[in-house]
Amino acid sequence: MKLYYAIGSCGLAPQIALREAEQTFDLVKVDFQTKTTVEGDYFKVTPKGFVPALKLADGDVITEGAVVLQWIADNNPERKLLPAPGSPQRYRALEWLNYIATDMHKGYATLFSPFLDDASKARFIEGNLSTRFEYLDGHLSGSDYLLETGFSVADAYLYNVLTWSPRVNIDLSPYAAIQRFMMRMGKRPSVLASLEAEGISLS
Ligand SMILES: N[C@@H](CCC(=O)N[C@@H](CS)C(=O)NCC(=O)O)C(=O)O
Repeated sequence: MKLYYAIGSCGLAPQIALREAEQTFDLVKVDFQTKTTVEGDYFKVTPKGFVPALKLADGDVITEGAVVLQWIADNNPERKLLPAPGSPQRYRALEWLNYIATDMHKGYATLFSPFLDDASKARFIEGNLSTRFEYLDGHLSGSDYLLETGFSVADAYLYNVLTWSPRVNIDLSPYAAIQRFMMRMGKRPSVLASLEAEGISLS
């Protein structure tokens, strides 16, 4: 199994999930500028050219971070990385995965855009993302993880996105529960190993 990633990207969450699942995998780094890897043309792995992509032992490739996370959870059910398919809690988990993929991940993606100026980005943080932070902070003030059932791959995805905050001038210091969540996640061995594998230091 191979996980295609780029340093500091949204490939971190599936890497954390694979480690939580104790899956054996190889990391393959993608160069965004050239869309190549050590294997060659990345578009041959996925015509979208985006990470993450998970290549399975049979050669099948799964893309879209929120779906890759579900694949990892569903193929390692004993690790309980998501509630069982069809259960009421599963739909809570899917709500979170979708919320993080759309409101959070793509919200942050806007801030990495070279087509917007700094003033527009600051207004977007204040007018758009701040309401998301308030919602998340309120939710996390009552629980250690997003789901009441405990750690899930949704937490890995949320952590992944929130680590980008300093890079896009988002100040999370007003959000105490979010900060506690980040500290809690930052202590998980799967997270520490994933950051080390990417050569990232967040302190
Ligand atoms: N819809 C995709 C989006 C993934 C995505 O935005 N990946 C970014 C990195 S976080 C990427 O590969 N960017 C490539 C580029 O900008 O050239 C998903 O949810 O997995």
